[in-house]
Amino acid sequence: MTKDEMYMQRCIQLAENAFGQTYPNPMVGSVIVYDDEIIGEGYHKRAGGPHAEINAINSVKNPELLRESTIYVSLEPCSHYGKTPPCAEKLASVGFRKVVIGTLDPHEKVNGKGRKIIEDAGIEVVSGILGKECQELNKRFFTFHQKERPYIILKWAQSGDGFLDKDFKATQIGNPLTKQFVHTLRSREHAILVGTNTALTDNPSLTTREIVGRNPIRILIDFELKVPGSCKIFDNDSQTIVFNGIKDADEGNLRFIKIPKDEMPRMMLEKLYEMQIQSVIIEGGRFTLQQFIDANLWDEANIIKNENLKLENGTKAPTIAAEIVRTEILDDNEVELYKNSAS
Ligand code: AOF
Ligand code: ZN
Repeated sequence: MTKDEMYMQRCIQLAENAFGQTYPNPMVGSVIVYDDEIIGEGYHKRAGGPHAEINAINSVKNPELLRESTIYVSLEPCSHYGKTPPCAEKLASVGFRKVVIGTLDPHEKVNGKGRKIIEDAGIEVVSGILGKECQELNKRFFTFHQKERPYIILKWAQSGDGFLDKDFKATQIGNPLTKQFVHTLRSREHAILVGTNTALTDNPSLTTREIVGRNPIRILIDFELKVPGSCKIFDNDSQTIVFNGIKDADEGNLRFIKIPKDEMPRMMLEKLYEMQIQSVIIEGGRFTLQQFIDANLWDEANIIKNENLKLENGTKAPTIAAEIVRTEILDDNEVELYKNSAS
């Protein structure tokens, strides 16, 4: 690892302190280095609050050193007036010796303009240091702005012989480690989605009750409005959106949005984009998961497998064409993580 990469790694680590707190903004971290020593650090804590670079600048005890320092920031300094003034102008006026950027900001108002402001002020700018890692840090924010849809995560559990079914869920997700894992996955995403059959047969509450964490917005696809109001998904504990073929209605925590069935899933994703939903985890069932796989509209898949469990019949689990990037062992279950580089 080079020194630049090492300081950028620290920026990423700082940024992650605010996981889940910055929406709709990205997580950003910044460090200021003078003579090979970190003299200031900061990160973006919440939308509306100061950006990472400003917090880093304000943390420096001796501001006279700034002109001779290098500032590292995991995302390109902004060039626009949002809730706060542009960081790129601030960096230019301080007059750093050098600015090191992790990755450009995909936000249409920034995207290279921040870097240009700093370069035009005669300051050396280096960008793309740990660029991939900096994008991964904000994968939801990047996908949302670049693809104009939420980041899509698929999740399902399957037996050793490749079946998905109700019995399997009852036996498998019963493993406490897997249950916690699933709730952690849910708490990290903005929304969670299931189809009609899953809502009817499993009656899930789709909350994160096993861990301390935020409940995602619940999304149900139910074209004929078959799922009764007595189901847990309608318990009013968190917000629920029902995509359906019958009505548009706004009932406080419950919203119905009518879309044509043959426009799925594309039009639903357009609506989620309009609603500024940056990520969604899709938890089944087979038909719903397959719809997103067939349309190549997914970014990662978490597949929980139990090799010892054989079901011999039931619903065949979906298959995806992608490489495993990570395997995690959770007692008798294995979680395989896949990433879709071709979406
Ligand atoms: C930075 N540093 O720490 C962050 C940035 O409404 P505002 O003023 O907070 O601006 C939000 C936008 O600024 C956000 O969409 C993203 O493009 C950028 N976020 N930029 O220079 C930061 N959080
Ligand atoms: Zn900024």
